[in-house]
Amino acid sequence: MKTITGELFNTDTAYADFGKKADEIVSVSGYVHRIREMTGFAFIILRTARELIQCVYAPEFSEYRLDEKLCEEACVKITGKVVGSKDRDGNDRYELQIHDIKILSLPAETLPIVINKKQLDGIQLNTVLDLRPISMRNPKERAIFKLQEGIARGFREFLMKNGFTEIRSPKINFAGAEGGTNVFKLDYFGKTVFLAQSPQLYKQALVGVFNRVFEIAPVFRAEHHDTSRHLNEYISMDFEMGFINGFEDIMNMETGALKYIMNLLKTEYAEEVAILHADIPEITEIPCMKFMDAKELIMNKFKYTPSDMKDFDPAEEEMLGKYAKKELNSDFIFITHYPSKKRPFYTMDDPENPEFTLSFDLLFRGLEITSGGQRIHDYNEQIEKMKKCGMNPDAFETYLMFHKYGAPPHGGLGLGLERLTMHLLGFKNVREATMFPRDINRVAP
Ligand code: AMO
Repeated sequence: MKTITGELFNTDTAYADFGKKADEIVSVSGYVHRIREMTGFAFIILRTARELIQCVYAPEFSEYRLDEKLCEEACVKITGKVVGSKDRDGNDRYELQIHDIKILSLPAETLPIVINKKQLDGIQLNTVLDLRPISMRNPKERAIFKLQEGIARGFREFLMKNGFTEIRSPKINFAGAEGGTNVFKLDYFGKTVFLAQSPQLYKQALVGVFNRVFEIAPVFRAEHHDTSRHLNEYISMDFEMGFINGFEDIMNMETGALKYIMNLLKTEYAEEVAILHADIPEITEIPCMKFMDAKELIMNKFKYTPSDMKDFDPAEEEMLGKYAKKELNSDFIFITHYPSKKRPFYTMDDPENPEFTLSFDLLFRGLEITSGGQRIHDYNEQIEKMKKCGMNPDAFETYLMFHKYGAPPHGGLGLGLERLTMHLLGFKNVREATMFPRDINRVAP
């Protein structure tokens, strides 16, 4: 009887191992990224999962006969000899001297855009997004999302090293967690339910189980406006931790996570950092400023008249970003003690001045990437706050079980993965940092 062993799936030799395989015959599969025919020989650039490998074809050492059948985006397995040489800077580089090419599949049509240049030149963002499954094959486009993998991986690794448990909360919910009008309603067998705006209600409940939890998952916001920083579905990197001494513990944990992430990108994603010319910030410490002090700074230093004294508009965030960079030499700044009126029902008010809260946002190069803070843990206090916010506590009975049956002082945050990626890479539009964006005009691909 045939059995399945679950052993090694990939018999290809990784380019990283070419150094150890010089003069040996190896096989590598991938896409034909580019064919450059020269007199008497040709370069075939093979695109593997993360690399471009130069393969040299010459009839005298190949069983395969190069003809017009082999085209760009053909899937092939190339067998050949690893040949070492030096690049212009004297670094070792390797190429494959092609002995044979096995064509695994051929595209049905030629690509509608040129993807085998260093970057997608002169193609509008909308077209790039319309053609995402193939535009992402461009090395620069794909590097964005490999780097994004590194961000989420760094977040996960750091938190797991610090005693956090990974959770998966439901996305079909009985209530919106963040209030406001941007909640998607859904018909659920005749009942109205909501798509999760955040894992807030569940991550708090799970503090009562695991003390420290995190989640990296999609959340949904029915944003009615087409802006460069809002998506209708984005990846929220959340954590929540119990037994805190104050909301500064949350900011400390985030600072640690960001340091870890940036270091991981520099070390294990160096290729993508180079392809993207990513400006990875150095973080030693992150300055903090109270909300009202930030407002004063905006009015006095930048001579700007805010339209809303309870929140910042994008221009104000940019001013704070500039100030942080120029005067405090930091790409990041925490703004703390937001007005109570603008923060959700679960936020703890500052006992010293209940008009403000024990909460914060983190701005990165002038853009809000995180909201967080300390939560209310006392059952009666939470009920009162809900009533003050015009909510019916009865509708939140299951959420309130956590408070009712004992909750520690706790807090947490939500960090927008696409927004962090966007400003790390200096993009003007969050969609550039989103694999398959959902916005008011787009649900495909
Ligand atoms: P908040 O609603 O501020 O807080 O969201 C947290 C972070 O998520 C990102 N974000 C978005 N990214 C893209 N498109 C959007 N429409 C969008 N909306 C928000 C931002 C933002 O800083 N439960 C709280 C977090 C907490 O306190 O734990 C929450 O969701 O980067």
